[in-house]
Formats: sequence, structure tokens, C-alpha cells
Amino acid sequence: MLQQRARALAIAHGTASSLAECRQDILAGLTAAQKHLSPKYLYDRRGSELFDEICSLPEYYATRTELAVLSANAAEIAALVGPSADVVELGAGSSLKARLLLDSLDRPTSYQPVDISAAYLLQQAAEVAATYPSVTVRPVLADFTRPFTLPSAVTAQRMLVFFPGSTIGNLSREHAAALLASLAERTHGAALLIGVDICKDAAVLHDAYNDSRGVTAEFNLNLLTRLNRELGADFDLASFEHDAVYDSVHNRIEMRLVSQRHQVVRVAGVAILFRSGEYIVSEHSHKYAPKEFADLARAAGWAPSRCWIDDDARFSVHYFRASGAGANGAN
Ligand code: AVI
Repeated sequence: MLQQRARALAIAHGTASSLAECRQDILAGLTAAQKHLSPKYLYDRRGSELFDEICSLPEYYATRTELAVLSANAAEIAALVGPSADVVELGAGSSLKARLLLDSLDRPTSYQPVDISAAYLLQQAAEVAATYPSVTVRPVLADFTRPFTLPSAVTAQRMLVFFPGSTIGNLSREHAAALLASLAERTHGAALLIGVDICKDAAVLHDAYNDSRGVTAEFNLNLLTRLNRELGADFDLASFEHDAVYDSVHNRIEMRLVSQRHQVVRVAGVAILFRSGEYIVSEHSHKYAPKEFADLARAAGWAPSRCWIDDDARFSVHYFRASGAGANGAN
């Protein structure tokens, strides 16, 4: 049934990178002085499933806290958004939060999830379409970290850009500001509902990214499995270990894949040397004080309207309107 529904949904293709571009990007990252890979490569089908598992781990406070904040303030959010909204969700992944939102909004018109993981995007979109027959569901296969065309048939005044999960934190502060500025410029008059993880005790952060069941480790190591499968690499998974360290200077978690020995790995035909202890940075997860984030968004052209925070000040959900007055000269 879902399969049939999935086939019936038209997927809009945004600007997903080609295999050749990904190969070039990955080789550039692995041959840099500090080896690094974009966190977007963590999300193949298995990676998306593992990330869903992370979201329900006891140590990973972010998802349940954001859900609680969204749910506690659903009526106020719905009143701010108004009727007939077109919801564009960036980095959609699991549709759990979108459902919570769609349940509370006043007769939403459409739901347009934008994601990089095709199979997962279709499956989630199909499930939403099956549950909300009155909502037009239009999945968009795109990498939102690159310029992409916003879904068509949407009036800016009614558009709600929904960007939950603190995915914005996986971009550098500069890239986050640039993405927000580009969104503000292209969605003049739209609203933005965005979840942002807050700076907190280093031990809490450490445990959230080094969980006791090893799911985050599996999620991280799955990146190497993916490179083996899709780029013909020969990473020996047993000789790499997951680690995540908190960097209090940049207020961010740095997720690493650490080589346990001196070794040479071939990736897409290129030999890459790893010294023992050398690591690939596979993700940064930036944390923001609520005011810092509101200031960053304001400078990017989003007028702060409301910010909700849980009682333990772990996670923030901000609501902005595009002001069209970004510091980058937008509009
Ligand atoms: C998707 N993103 C916001 C998660 C985070 O917390 O940065 C990804 C993640 N990585 C490890 N655990 C969760």
C-alpha cells in the first residue's frame, strides 16, 4: 500500500550532487591536511535508520526535548502560522515532527519535505500522504546545503519553512548564516520554525554523542561501509573507531573516525595514508545560546518573533519571519 502510494507521489528533483561531484568532494576531504567528510554522507538508507534509533536513545536528549517543546506550544505555533500553510521541511528525515506540526496547524495546504536520502524521503512522504489525505505531499530530492529551487506553487506569505532537529548545527556558523540569508532572500514574507540545540554541560553532550549502546558509533562507522559500497573503497571497519569530543572554544561536538593503526586505504582508486590515531572529522554539531542564534538569524534577514525553550534549557525552537533586511544585502 505504502509502496503504491510512494510510486504515485511525484518527486521533484532539486540539486542533489552527482556521483562524480560526491567522489571529488570526498577525495578532497580525505586528502586534506585534516581529513574530513561532509555529514550529509552519513545519511544513506541505513544511516537514516540508525539516526532514527539515535533519536530514541536515553542519552540523546535533543529529539524528545524538541518534540516536547513543539507539543507544549503547538497551539501558539498554529496561531502564529495561521490557516492553509504550505509547510516546507528541510532535511526532513523521519516525519515524526512534521506530523506533530500538521496535527496542530489549521488546515495545512501542503507538505513538501526536502531531503537528500531518496528512498527514505519517498517512504516518509508516502506515510504522511496516507495519513493526511487533505494535504498535498510533494517530496523534493535535494541537498539543502547547496542552492536549490524551493518547491513551486507556494505563496511566500503562507509558507512555513520547518527546519527541526538542530540540523542547522551541522553547518559551520558561517554556512548556517549563509543558508539562512539565502532562504530569507528567496522566501520573502515566509516564516521559519527552527529547532536549535543549546550549549550545555560538556558531560551531557559527551554522553549524547558517545551513547552506551554504541548506536552513534555504528551510525558513524556506517559512513565507511557506504564508501566501501558506493566508491569501491576498502576501509577495514575493525581498524577505525568512533569518537565524539566537545570543543568548548567553538561550542560544538566533533565526531571522528579514528584510525587504530598505520594503514593505507584505497578510495575510488586513490591511496590514502592514515597514521595510527589520525582521524576523519565526519560531523560538527554546533550548539547555540538562544540569543546568539536569534542574532545570527536576524543578521541573515529573519526577524525574531518567538523562542520556546524547555525547563532545563536544553533545546530551543525559534519562530522567525523573513524581514528581507539581511546583513548580506538580501532584498
Ligand atoms: C542531525 N543532527 C542534528 C544530529 C546532531 O545531533 O548533530 C546528528 C547526530 N550525530 C550524532 N548524533 C546525532
